[in-house]
Amino acid sequence: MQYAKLERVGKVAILTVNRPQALNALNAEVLTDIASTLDLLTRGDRCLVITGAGEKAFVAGADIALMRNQNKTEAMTFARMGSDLFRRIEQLQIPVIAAVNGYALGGGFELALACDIRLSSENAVFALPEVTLGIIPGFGGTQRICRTLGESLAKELLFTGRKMKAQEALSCGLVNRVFAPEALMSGAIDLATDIAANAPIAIRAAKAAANLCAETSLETGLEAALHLYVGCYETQDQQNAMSAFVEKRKPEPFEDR
Ligand code: DAK
Repeated sequence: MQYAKLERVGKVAILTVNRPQALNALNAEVLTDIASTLDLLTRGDRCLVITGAGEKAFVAGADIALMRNQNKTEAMTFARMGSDLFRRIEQLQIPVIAAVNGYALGGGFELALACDIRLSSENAVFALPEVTLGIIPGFGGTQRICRTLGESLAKELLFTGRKMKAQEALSCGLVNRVFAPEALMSGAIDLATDIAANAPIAIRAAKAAANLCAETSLETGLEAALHLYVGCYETQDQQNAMSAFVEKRKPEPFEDR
């Protein structure tokens, strides 16, 4: 795959968007390669980290040179392609951490918003500059940013296209932690490794339950969460871990059973 690569550190998979000469801008080939890379994930991959190649950018947006000449039909095809991919990332059964290593603009910000957790380097810059280009975010970012940041700040970013630096992103809860550039990937891998050590059935249920929070009514979410909770019972991992606690010993490693 030319535009995306997959590496593994233990049970952590790392997907790097790999078009550094264009600051990892997203065109159809890049989106296709990201999708094909997701196809390579296996049951042994317990957490995914997404980052961008090079030192300047996570993803500097959708490819403006490509979009410039699109008609409405082509714009719909491209927007659908990116939207479906980002929805797939959001709905992956394993947690996804965005390690934002520089510019996360337009479609790059939208990609980060489709991830479960965002970490960034000190040089990260977030913006949705689409309105300065005569369009709006096309990959679902208008919906996710309001859910992530609340309507008022989200609308300010959507309407102005202004750039938000890492410290502001930290203070408004867009990112969980900010690292020196050289420490970002090890920080992301450490967090992913901590997550990967937990019971996979419970992690899947926790992600599904947490995602319901943005997607359904409280009543429906509470009911669905009950079933996700019960689904963790009578599993080997639940029984082993609870027995280990009661018997004051370390649990066996979780086996996803
Ligand atoms: N698209 C295409 N090429 C890009 C790019 C982009 N978004 N961003 C950077 N590049 C390319 C540059 O053209 C340059 O290529 P060469 O000239 O070397 O061939 C190379 O990357 C390096 O960039 P710069 O030379 O500009 O580097 P600087 O350090 O000077 O500046 C920058 C970095 C990130 C500030 C600057 O490159 C920049 O402003 N880039 C554009 C950022 C941007 O506006 N991004 C948002 C794009 S809009 C939809 C689907 C999707 C979307 C909307 C609708 N539908 C189909 C409905 C999403 C829209 C967007 O993402």
